[in-house]
Amino acid sequence: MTSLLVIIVLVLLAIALWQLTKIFDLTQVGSTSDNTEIATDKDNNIQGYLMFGFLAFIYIFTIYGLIKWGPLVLHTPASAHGGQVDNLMNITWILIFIVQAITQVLVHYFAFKYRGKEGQKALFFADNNKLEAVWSIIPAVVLAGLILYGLYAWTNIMFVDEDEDTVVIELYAQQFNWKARYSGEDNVLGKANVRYIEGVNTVGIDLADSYSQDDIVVTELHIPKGKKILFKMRSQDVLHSAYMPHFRAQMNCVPGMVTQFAFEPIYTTAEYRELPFMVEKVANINALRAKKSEALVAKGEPALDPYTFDYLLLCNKICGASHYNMQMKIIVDTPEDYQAWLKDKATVVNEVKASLAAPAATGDAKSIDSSSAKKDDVAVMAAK
Ligand SMILES: [Cu+2]
Repeated sequence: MTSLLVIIVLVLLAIALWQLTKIFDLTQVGSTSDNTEIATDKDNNIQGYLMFGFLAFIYIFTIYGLIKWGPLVLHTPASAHGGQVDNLMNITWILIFIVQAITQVLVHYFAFKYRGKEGQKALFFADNNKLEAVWSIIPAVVLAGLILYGLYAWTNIMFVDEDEDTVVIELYAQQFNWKARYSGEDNVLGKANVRYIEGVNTVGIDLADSYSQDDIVVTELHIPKGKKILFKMRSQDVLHSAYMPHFRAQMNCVPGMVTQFAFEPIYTTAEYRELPFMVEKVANINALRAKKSEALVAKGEPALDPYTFDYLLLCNKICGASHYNMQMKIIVDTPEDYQAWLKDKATVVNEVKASLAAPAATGDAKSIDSSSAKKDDVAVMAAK
C-alpha cells in the first residue's frame, strides 16, 4: 500500500514538473534567446567535450574500483583445479581490459573529432569489406581461442576417472538448508527418493537398499585434504546451486535428478587460516567489528564476536525468502582427523531404529510409528 502511494506521488510530481517546463517555454515566446531545437556549434562543442568527460569518468571509476574493492577478491584457491579456473578468469579479465581500453578511447575520441559543425555535411559511407573483415575476424579468432581454452579447462575439471579412489558425498539441498550424506564403508550411496522422507530419515534414504545401511547424514561438511571428493547433488524442492567459492566449485541441484562435481581440497581449514592474505583479511574484518562493537557497547548492547575464517557451502540460486542464509560450514581436515570425526557418527538406519524403539522420545516418532511401510523397511534391514 505504501509503495503504491509512493508511486502515485512520484507520477504526480513528474506530471507537475512536465507542466512547469511547458509554462516556462510559454514565458520564453517572443524573447530574443535562441530557442530553436537545432544544435549550434556551441552545443556541439559542449557535447564533444562532455564525451571526454565521460571517458575520464569511466577510467577514474575503474581505477577507483580496482583499488577499493580489488582486495576483496577470493585470492588463493583451496582446490587442486582452482588455479585453472582463476587462470581462465584472469585471461578473460585482461582481454576485456585491453579491448575496452582501446575501444572506449576510440569511441569517445571520434565522437569528439567528428562533432557537428555549422554547414558541414556527413559523408555517406556505404561499406568497406576490408574493415568489416578485420573487425569480424579478430574478435572471432580471439573468442574461439577463449572458448576452446574454456572447454578444455571445463572437461579437465569435470572429468572423474571411474577407477580413481574418491570419497563419495551427497549434498542434499532443500529450502533453506544443506545436508551432507556420507556413503560409509562401501563408498556407495544407497538409493534415495523424496517419497521416503519421514521422521529422522530427512533426505529420503531407501532403508531397504543394501548400500544405504552405512549411510550417514550430517549438517556440517567435513572433507579430507589431498583426496578427490565426488559430490553428488540432489534437491528436495526447487532449483538450488551448491557453491563453494574457495574451492572454485559450483553445480546446480535439480529436483528429480542427480548432478555431480568433484574436487580435491589442498589446504586444511587450519592451514588456509594461516595464509598471509587470510590473516590480513581476518584482521581487517576484526578491526571493523571492534569499531562496531564500541558503538554497540556504548548503546548498552552486547559486543560482536570476533570473526574466524571457515570455508562455506552457499546456495547460489535465488530459491526463496531465506535463500541468503542457506549455507553449511565446510571443514577440511587432515585425513586422520577426518577419519576420527567420521568414526563415531551414527548411521541413518541406526537413527531410524533408535527413533522407532523410543517413540515417545522424539517429536517425529508418531508419524514414523503410523507408517507400516517404514516398519517393513526396518524389518528388511533387520533381516540383513
Ligand atoms: Cu537455495
